[in-house]
Amino acid sequence: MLKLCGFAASNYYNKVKFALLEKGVPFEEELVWTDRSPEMLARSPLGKVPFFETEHGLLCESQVMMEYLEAAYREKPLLPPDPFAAAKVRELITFLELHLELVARELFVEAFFGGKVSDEVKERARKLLRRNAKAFAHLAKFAPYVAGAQFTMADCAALVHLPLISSTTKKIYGEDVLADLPVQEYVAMMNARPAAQRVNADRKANSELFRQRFK
Ligand SMILES: N[C@@H](CCC(=O)N[C@@H](CS)C(=O)NCC(=O)O)C(=O)O
Repeated sequence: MLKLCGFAASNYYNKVKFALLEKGVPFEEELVWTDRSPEMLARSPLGKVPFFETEHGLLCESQVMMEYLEAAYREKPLLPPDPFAAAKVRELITFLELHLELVARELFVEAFFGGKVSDEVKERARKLLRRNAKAFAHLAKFAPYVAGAQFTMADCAALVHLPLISSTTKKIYGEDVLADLPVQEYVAMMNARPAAQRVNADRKANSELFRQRFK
């Protein structure tokens, strides 16, 4: 059976898990923490999660995993059939991850793990996040789903990344860079989905374990 490896406090892990649950694909989970041990690097080349263990072999990078799910399990598609509409969904995910999540990620060490980020990094990230949030607002629809009228894989990404970006920037700057977007209403709507409820419950339980590892 398809195995999702990683830990449920991870937003990228949860993006893939949300898609698996929404699509109704049978899967099991293996709790894997990130490290740079030879054993881990043999399974995930950068020691990152999530990754899949499939009957064909290992697969990492969450968006590649999402695309594999779409191609291998055609029931309940999370991309529209029209090629341009599907590309717009992918555009939103790339934009969100490359220009918002990855920039905010530089601040996680101070926002969540008791570390320190230099003022220079913070200022650079703030400028980028403000600019990129405006651009994301231009692309995102929230009508009611993030890419338009249909639930798509962009929602799997948005539900896990948007609240994290908001809480990170609130902690670091006292300012939510996504304040102009209807993130709260969107998250409330998404949280009515059974798949989102399972992802959230598992995330909360795993976050406690995660915190204990950092003590
Ligand atoms: N581009 C990767 C990002 C995955 C990622 O950053 N995962 C984090 C957990 S949320 C991780 O493994 N961090 C540990 C590390 O970077 O060493 C993906 O989409 O799968």
